[in-house]
Amino acid sequence: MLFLTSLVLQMMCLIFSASVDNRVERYKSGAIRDKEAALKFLEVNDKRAAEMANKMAISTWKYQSNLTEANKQEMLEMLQEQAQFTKETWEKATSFAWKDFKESYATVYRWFKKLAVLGTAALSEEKLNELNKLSADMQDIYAKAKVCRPNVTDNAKCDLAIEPELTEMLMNSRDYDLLKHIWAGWRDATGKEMKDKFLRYVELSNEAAVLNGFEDAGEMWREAYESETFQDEVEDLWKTIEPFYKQLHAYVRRKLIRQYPGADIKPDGPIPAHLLGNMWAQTWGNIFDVVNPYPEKKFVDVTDVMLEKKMTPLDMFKMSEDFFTSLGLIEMTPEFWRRSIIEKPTDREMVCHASAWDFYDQKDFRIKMCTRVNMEDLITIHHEMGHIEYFQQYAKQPVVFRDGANPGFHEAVGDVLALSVATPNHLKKIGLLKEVFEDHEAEINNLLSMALDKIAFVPFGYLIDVWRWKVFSGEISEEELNSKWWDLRLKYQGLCPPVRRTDEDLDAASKYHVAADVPYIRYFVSYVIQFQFHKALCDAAGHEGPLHKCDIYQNKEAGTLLSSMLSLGNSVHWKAAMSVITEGKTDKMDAGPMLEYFRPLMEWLEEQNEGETIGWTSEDPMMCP
Ligand code: KAF
Ligand code: ZN
Repeated sequence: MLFLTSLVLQMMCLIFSASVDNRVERYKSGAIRDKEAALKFLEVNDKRAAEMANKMAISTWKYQSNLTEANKQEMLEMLQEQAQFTKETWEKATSFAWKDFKESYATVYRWFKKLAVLGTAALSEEKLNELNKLSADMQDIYAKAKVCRPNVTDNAKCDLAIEPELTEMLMNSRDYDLLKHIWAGWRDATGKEMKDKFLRYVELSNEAAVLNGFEDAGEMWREAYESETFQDEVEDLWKTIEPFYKQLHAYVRRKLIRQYPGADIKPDGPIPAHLLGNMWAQTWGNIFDVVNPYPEKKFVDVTDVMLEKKMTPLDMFKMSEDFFTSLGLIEMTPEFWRRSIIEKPTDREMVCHASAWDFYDQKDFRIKMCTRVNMEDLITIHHEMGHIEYFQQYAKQPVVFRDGANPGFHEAVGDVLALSVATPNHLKKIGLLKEVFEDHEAEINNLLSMALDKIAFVPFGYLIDVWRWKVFSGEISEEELNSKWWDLRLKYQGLCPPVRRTDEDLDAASKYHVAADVPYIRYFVSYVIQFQFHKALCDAAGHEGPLHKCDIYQNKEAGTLLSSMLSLGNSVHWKAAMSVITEGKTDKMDAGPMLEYFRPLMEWLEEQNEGETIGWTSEDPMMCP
């Protein structure tokens, strides 16, 4: 019986390993027994890992889509079980002389290397549970936070949630004081409430990192980029984009001074953080009406057309799927359509922040999102569906490689497609834009609208983890968490808070990813490389003319190239994946294509800003001058 089982396993192993790495096949027929044992271990373990990941995703989904104590408890127990599995795997994996495979069997070596990392499972059971509970509690505070309507004494009027109410008010209101009220209210209800938990979370995360041989948790996070020089690389990228950001900042500041004449915004100072159409001032596209250079070239807001057409969230998801399949990519599964949650439930509390889920069984993939019918959410749907497409493309890889080439790659997929979707010609094609103007003024309008989202985001995408890395390393002390946060908000984004901040506040944790323990530099990386990917796919599609006019819709060559990179998952270093999509032209992150895309706008901004102060100064980062 034992013999039979082992024979079956060996046969399965043979079939499996052939699909994983052809080179493995060669040594499997050789005589070295422990290599065979190693492969058998990987194969058997992979099945168990998929089952474990499936159970984990099911219980996390159950909790996040219905935030009850019972569901939280169930998830915490599953997290313990998962840690147990990670430890068992680690013990078995490290009993092999796996480092011997480095030269001869690169994929097997990489596979073992990933199994030989304990992560937070290195903590004692008690401490791990404490850390998991802290993370869940912080996320809970964020997801359930409510802000009162202005001038109310009645608690029943304290019902404004981040999605949809506060997001929509930030987007649409131009009332300085109302915006200030909800801006401060959100920070009181979130960051301030979780300060103690956050401090302990930092301590425990660092403890886990040290047990894994890292200096601190920041270093452990950066490991995902497999580069000794990662921090220098991102700093260099920022330096390349910074001059452009400063031009945009100066132009927007001038328009805001005109929009809010009573607010005393300084022409050489920072911009008040609550006026940019977004709770964190991370993207500014929602105030396009305030900064519109050529209003007569009526940049028709597609949101109006979407509402006119009475589009539903489901219509928006189908529209996004159509773009993926038009490239020859994989469609969403029946399970996806059956199990995704695409509208905010009214009968329970849920984590509304959009997310995409892999259930590790080849068919169950889901999105959870509180969709509103507008252009911004149409773009977010493409972003989330990009994650699902990646899941499907690498679904045949072993579990350890079912991940992005690096986290920035995962974030970039949907955004790349959305760059095509947002071109006026494409919007016209799909009936969301009534007419397309072809002159220079219309081009500037369109590019500015894109820059308000893409360029404005860059310093924000950078500074969140610059702050967390310093917090984890201890360079920022407990007493100065918030003052250092505002130093960075001033330095990189040129923003100031409209209400006095203190070190009792913890404004960084008013952002979902800080509360939910999600690293953020991935989005900075994504914003840079998505333009590299866009350029590469446009080249493959034979696009001629400026990069910002390229639409890869229905182009199978572009789809094939994208798929060839996505299907690798994390089985190779991201540099190899970068080489695949750029067809050997580069294996580095490069801000060049992003700047190329926006070049006509950069020239225009420089003209517009003549005589203007570029940059900003402020004496007191904790309060607007
Ligand atoms: C992106 C695009 C436009 C604007 C802004 C951004 C940055 C960022 C933000 O601040 O809104 N975007 C998101 O957070 C989108 C959500 C997500 O797709 O990136 C989501 C975040 C998340 C949620 C829960 C747990 C972990 C991460 N990421 C995923 O669902 C995800 C990412 C990688 C693999 C699998 C799923
Ligand atoms: Zn994402």
